[in-house]
Amino acid sequence: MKLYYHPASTTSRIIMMFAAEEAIPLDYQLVDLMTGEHLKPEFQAINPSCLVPVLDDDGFVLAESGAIIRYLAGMVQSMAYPSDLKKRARVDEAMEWFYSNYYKDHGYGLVYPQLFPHHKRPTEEAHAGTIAWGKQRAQHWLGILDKNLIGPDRPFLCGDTITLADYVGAEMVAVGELVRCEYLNYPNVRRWLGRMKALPSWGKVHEVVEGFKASLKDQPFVSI
Ligand SMILES: N[C@@H](CCC(=O)N[C@@H](CS)C(=O)NCC(=O)O)C(=O)O
Repeated sequence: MKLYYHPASTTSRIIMMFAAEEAIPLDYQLVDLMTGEHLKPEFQAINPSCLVPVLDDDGFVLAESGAIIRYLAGMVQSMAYPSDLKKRARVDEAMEWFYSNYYKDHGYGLVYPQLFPHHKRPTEEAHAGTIAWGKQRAQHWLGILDKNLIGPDRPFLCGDTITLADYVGAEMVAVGELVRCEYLNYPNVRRWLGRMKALPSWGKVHEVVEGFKASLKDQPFVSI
């Protein structure tokens, strides 16, 4: 199975972490987002949306990290995606919460506009307004994540054991560290993220993005 990916891509790292922790062998095929390789016709033929990750399982081509992680989990019958209908629905609920609510405001509102030129808004005022809005909305979601989705006692999002929702959520929260988010007002989020960072594969999967973070250390950022 081939995975088209980039190590600095949040959604690619969701799959990289899950595959590493579950020992799922993948043939990693780098798509260089930095040089625009994903915009070339060759990759557009693989994913018309020109986004990574994409899985190719012997000609079965699947985009969208949420679909890919569920497909891989099904393949290995992972405990991280329980077969019990209600338990699985809880995992899906948390995953959808991250994809539909959290990521659009935190990732696309606060983090990416501060990092990537193609996320820059057409005027300074519109740009600053986007980031201020993203920050405010992300704080709203972080409050819910801290108090309701995790809370003071729960080790993982859906209870005592890791699920697909933790892999998805941890990357979406950790990407804020690129703009120096520390989440000091969200102790349960910090504890949970610390637990995810302690997974054996975290260091290796995050090597490249840690280098990117180090290169940004002197830039001023709006953070949480
Ligand atoms: N909904 C997609 C989003 C994928 C996505 O946003 N990928 C980013 C990297 S994290 C990308 O390929 N960006 C290329 C670009 O912005 O031009 C998923 O979950 O897989």
